[in-house]
Amino acid sequence: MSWNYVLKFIITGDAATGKSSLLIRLTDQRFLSNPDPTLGVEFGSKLITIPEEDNKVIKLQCWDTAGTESFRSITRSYYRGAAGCLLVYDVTSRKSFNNTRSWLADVREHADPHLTCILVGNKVDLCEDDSASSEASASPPTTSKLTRRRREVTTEEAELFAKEEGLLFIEASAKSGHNVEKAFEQAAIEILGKVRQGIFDDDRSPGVKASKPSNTNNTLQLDQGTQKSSCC
Ligand SMILES: Nc1nc2c(ncn2[C@@H]2O[C@H](COP(=O)(O)OP(=O)(O)OP(=O)(O)O)[C@@H](O)[C@H]2O)c(=O)[nH]1
Ligand SMILES: [Mg+2]
Repeated sequence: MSWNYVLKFIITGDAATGKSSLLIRLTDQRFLSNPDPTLGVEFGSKLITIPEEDNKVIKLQCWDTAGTESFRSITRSYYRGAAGCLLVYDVTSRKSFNNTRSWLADVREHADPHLTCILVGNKVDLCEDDSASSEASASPPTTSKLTRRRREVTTEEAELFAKEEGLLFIEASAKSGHNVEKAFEQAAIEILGKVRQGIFDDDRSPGVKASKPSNTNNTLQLDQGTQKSSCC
């Protein structure tokens, strides 16, 4: 299948917040209750179509990084050149939310200054009072009493933090699938806006690549346009 743009993403945040689970949900539509912790980095790729962008097909290339402190220097090296970042915390863990400041500082120090970052509050399925968690859910509508946990970070607080820091914001659940693709989609829409404004381009931004020749009308037109502008 052909694509219009390849966008490089990183997924970062504390250990056990569900970074790998979000990626597995995106790429395989699966959820593992006991995944192995990430050692260093893992990679996943997925094509998504964005209706708000004339149904452009985007190839998401995602580097899922380990949240464990001992891997931090290795994972930082993957930040460079990324166009997008999912900064993940667990809505039932205040500590993981507090630590997003430090992850964000790291991202800002090592990644492209124009990178689009979306703050993702994961595991909303664990909060029984969260109406969003039952929406579009592949899991049973009510969370069992054994697994239910208290929300430690309100939507309003996270929203405010995101606004202050210039981040996009969404709450999601890798378990139910709620808002997982939407998180990547929202970030991709903002990145495409930056491409239009000339903030990201093929030459300067390794995290954004326009399509090469392909067999669809859409991408052929785009390629012809690109060729024309480069030779005239
Ligand atoms: N209930 C619930 N559990 C989740 C969700 N996402 C992840 N988990 C669980 O949280 C635990 C940690 O998930 P991982 O995806 O391995 O977390 P991670 O952020 O990749 O962790 P590191 O690789 O160590 O940095 C696992 O037991 C998952 O099953 C979610 O949306 N809801
Ligand atoms: Mg992981």
